[in-house]
Amino acid sequence: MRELHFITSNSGKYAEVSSILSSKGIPMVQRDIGCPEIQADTLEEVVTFCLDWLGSKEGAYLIDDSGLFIDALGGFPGVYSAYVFKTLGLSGILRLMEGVPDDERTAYFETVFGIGLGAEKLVFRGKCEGRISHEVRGEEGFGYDPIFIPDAGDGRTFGEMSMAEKNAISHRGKAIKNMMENANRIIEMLNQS
Ligand code: ITT
Repeated sequence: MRELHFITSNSGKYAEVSSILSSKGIPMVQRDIGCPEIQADTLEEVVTFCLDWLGSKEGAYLIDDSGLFIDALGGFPGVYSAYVFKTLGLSGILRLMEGVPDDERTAYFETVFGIGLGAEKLVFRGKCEGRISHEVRGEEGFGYDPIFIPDAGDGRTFGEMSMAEKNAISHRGKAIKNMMENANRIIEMLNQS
């Protein structure tokens, strides 16, 4: 069976995904080759563009584009989450949210996974609703985890949860669940000669 090359520079993401896929017998390796950037309104557009670009290369690829969408900020940082994380950071987001009352701090994380082999593509989605905390809490996970309190949890941020606890309710966990419901299609793809 071919290996699935997970294109990501983010080791936290790789750890979350590979822990589940490898348990289903899907072999994975991390590759940090960076898709060309595009201006897009949705995560789907970014993923599809990247899969098209990878389609001309040898091998089977998995990509994940994720974002945090904060209602009080009109969906910001959304598709710009990676850039905003590196520039404003968690403290910058909390500053923008200063004075926003609890019931208006709603937000969601979304993940879109794409798997591609040549022109063949599979896309899976997952969403996790929650709210933005008033302070940075916890050292687990990565990215925006320490300021996101999932509705399906017990009041802790993702940054205060173990990887298994986060995976059980997270956007990426749900997208992986969708993907695993289609594991046979993926394995068929990877077995193609
Ligand atoms: P790659 O594109 O190389 O995979 P990235 O870290 O840039 O890595 P994304 O573009 O998908 O990943 O993520 C956009 C931003 O959202 C980035 O700053 C991530 O740290 C953050 N992010 C993604 N998934 C997250 C999660 O599950 N919990 C917290 N933050 C997350």
